[in-house]
Amino acid sequence: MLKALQNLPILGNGLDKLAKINNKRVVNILYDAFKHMNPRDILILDDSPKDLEYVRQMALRAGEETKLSKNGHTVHYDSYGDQARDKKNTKVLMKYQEKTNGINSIDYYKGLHEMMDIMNGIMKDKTMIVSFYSLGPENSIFTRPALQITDSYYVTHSEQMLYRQGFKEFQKLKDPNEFYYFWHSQGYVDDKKVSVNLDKRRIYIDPYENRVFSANNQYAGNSLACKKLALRLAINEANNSDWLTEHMFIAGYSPVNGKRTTYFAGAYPSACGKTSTAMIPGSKIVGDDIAYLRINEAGKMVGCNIEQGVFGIIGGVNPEDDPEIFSAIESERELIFSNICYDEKKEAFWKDCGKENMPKEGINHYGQWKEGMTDGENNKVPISHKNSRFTLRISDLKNADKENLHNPDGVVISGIFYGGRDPDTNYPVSESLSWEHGVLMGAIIESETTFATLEKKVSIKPSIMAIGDFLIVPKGKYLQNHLKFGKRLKKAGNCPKIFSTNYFLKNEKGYLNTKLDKKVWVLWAEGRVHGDYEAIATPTGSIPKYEDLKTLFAQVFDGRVYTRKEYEEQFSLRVKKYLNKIKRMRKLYDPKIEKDIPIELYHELDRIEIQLKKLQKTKGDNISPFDL
Ligand code: OXD
Ligand code: MN
Repeated sequence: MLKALQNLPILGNGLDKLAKINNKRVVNILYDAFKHMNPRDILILDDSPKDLEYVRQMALRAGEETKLSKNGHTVHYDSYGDQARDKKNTKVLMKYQEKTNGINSIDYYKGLHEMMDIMNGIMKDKTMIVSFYSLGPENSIFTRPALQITDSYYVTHSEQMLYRQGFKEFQKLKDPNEFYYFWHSQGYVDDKKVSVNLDKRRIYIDPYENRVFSANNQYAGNSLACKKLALRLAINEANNSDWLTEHMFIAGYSPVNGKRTTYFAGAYPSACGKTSTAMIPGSKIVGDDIAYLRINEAGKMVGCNIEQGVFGIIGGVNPEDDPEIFSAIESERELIFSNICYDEKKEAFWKDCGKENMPKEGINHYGQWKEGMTDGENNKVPISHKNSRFTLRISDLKNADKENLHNPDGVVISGIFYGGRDPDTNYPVSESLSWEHGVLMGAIIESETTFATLEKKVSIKPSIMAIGDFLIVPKGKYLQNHLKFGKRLKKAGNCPKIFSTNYFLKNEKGYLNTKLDKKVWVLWAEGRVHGDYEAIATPTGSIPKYEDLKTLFAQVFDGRVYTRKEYEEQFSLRVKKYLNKIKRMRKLYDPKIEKDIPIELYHELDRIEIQLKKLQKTKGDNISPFDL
């Protein structure tokens, strides 16, 4: 079986490790990768502590990470033009008859040729690092095994923290051909150890072979295939089957002084409050980014986090706004910062970190940094990149749900949140009137663009179920799958409730809510799952009653007074704005362009529009919740 590899420069006892896996497809993939990318040698890693430690040390030795003052803390820098996801150059290799509106694709063979050209010899003089992961807990129906090939120790180190080790999983694959695999190379790096050939940065996804090629990049959203690249493959798989792959956190919430825990999954576009919703004080966090959802034998929706770590945005993390994350980041543990600033004492700083001793100079995502300096395009260089991040293990968080983190059965999910960054239309929280309406709530998320992608201008964009950036199946197919899933849950009598949230409503003075208010919305939804609160039904969803929120605000924030005025401004039905949103959504889901959108969703749009117009005639463009 290993014959093809016997004469290759495999380091140490790598061949023995591969013998334990005994998988022909793995052997063929490694052989091809070696022949094509031409590395100096090959490092095969298993799940042993020794191998994990070796990678940590090599990331430092190779200069891809630098040690900071706190034990276990390191910092990694991506190239100045490679500090967010590259949407433009991330493409799906598609056979021509399947080209689909809205999916950034390239002809299968043209793309493959381009990629193979770019990756030809790309690992010259480097080590090809091979590691194995399990996306999802071991021995679970959720699990997808993944094989990563890369020449970056930072990528390997990050994946070792963010994903469950999968060497053992590979030893017992039921179907030896069933796994994802990834080729990644950072390409040529300069003396700062950052990728240089950004013009040749490409990320091509091949759903036919369940593989991804990624070259000339280091930013984790482009390079760590187990994250957003495997997400795309899993979306494709789920949508050709009967489960869901979602850009969702999973967390459990308990009422103030209550004992029960109710699990929710939530989809928010990047940098729109997903991690902080998962981690509101008192929550039990299972995952903050990617969930697989299935229906179990009891007919209940169950979800698992396919990751075991957090790659979170660090800007604005401070003791007041994100106490749980801040305390984890500030204590000694294995942790990788990216694109933050450090001073001469090797202390880490980032925008709005709440520290008093903010430096005026240091090393940051630009290189040597001084306050007030500008980059080559005359943009002021802030202390840290807007998309600077931290990587840590969920088990290191005080509020990790230790019991369920690796539960092979997942957790039963009773509610779903959909949220976006919407300055002027949607309520802070509302409950869908049905599963179909809930699916529509997700399908019509619109959000101001943020900094997790390389786009420069801020604009409001649709972000279907916050997964639009990653969808590699047609929207219609994806939405049909959600409806089918809901039908099965309804039939079993276990349909979770769906809620829409919006933390970003503004008036001319600024945001209408503080960052911490989301805890009240979440606890209201938690109570609704158990029938604790009544709600006011409106065409766009059911909203909380003032008295319930007043009580919740007082309970959650030690007697904070929530005024009728605040409630009225936040929960007014913005009829005109919503009607405009419907117009935009009709364009987005124009049946001439988008085929196979489920008719249930058009029916929901029609219903909302008719009901809103009727209300508009008698009550005007903006209706107080006290008049609903
Ligand atoms: C992420 C993203 O990094 O969605 O999670 O961009
Ligand atoms: Mn994400």
